[in-house]
Amino acid sequence: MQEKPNRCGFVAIVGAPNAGKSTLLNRLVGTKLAIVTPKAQTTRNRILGITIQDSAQMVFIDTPGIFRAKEKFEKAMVESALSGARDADIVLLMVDAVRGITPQVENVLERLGGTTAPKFLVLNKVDKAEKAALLALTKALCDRASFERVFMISARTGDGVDDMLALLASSMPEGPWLFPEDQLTDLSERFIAAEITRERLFMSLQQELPYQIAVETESWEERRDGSVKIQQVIYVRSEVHKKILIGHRGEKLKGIGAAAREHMERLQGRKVHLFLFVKVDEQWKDKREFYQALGLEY
Ligand SMILES: Nc1nc2c(ncn2[C@@H]2O[C@H](COP(=O)(O)OP(=O)(O)OP(=O)(O)O)[C@@H](O)[C@H]2O)c(=O)[nH]1
Ligand SMILES: [Mg+2]
Repeated sequence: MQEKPNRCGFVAIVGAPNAGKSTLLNRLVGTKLAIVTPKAQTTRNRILGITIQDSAQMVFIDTPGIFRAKEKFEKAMVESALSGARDADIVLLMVDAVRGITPQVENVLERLGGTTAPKFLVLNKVDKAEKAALLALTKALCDRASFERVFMISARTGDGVDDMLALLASSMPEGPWLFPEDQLTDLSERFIAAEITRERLFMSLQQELPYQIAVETESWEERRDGSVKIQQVIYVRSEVHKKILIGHRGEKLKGIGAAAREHMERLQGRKVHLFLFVKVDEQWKDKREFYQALGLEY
């Protein structure tokens, strides 16, 4: 007879922007749920990824980076990360070991001060970090906050991730599994498709522009030949931004659309017809519906 599954818990992945949180989530789940870019503040909401190890079901919550936000929308992003940490059974605090203790990391430690869940320190990017500096970094961080465990990993190469996962599994509270065995996330296909387009936009646009853009999947039509027709709206905040995004003779947007479509086809294993529309909405960052779509507090 099969042993009864008996552990289940929530693990929040928090840290400064760009620490590698989403890269880790994708590796833990074994598929790409969260978008990843070299730019800070890529993730805007909580991304749930579920994985099973031995008798434990672990529900990982990838969160937006914690930083000193000024605008309402960015503040809501940071708040969703902090509340993710508050709701978790274990908090993984991820630090980019190449950058070390930056003012942003200091800020993260300060903001997480009131968290009651046990904290595990995760030094990431050890593939690029100076090995000799890791111990000193660990010590400096442990002087500033109390951590039950320290892991040194590379979310990119997977180095150290299995050991961490095994330990997390044995640290989960006892209890029944909360999700069906084959469920990987609670995200909708529509949302994931919108994020794929946003990832392309983040990669293709410079400076402030990626932060002024939102993507919404407007329609999703399954076709009889097995393909799918997806229409998305890209919201920008000014006509100037719209012009930059569309590019000379529409070339820029066309390139973005082609890359996003290919990515969706790989993910879904079928033909995708992707149609992108650009709308100017100066105020989208102040509109309730954009917060609701991301589960952010308005
Ligand atoms: N060398 C190296 N790069 C990594 C590693 N993990 C992540 N990165 C890179 O770091 C950058 C940021 O990764 P993300 O996973 O988007 O970081 P994040 O913490 O989710 O960032 P935000 O969502 O903006 O808060 C990307 O360019 C990743 O490829 C790692 O282990 N080693
Ligand atoms: Mg992220």
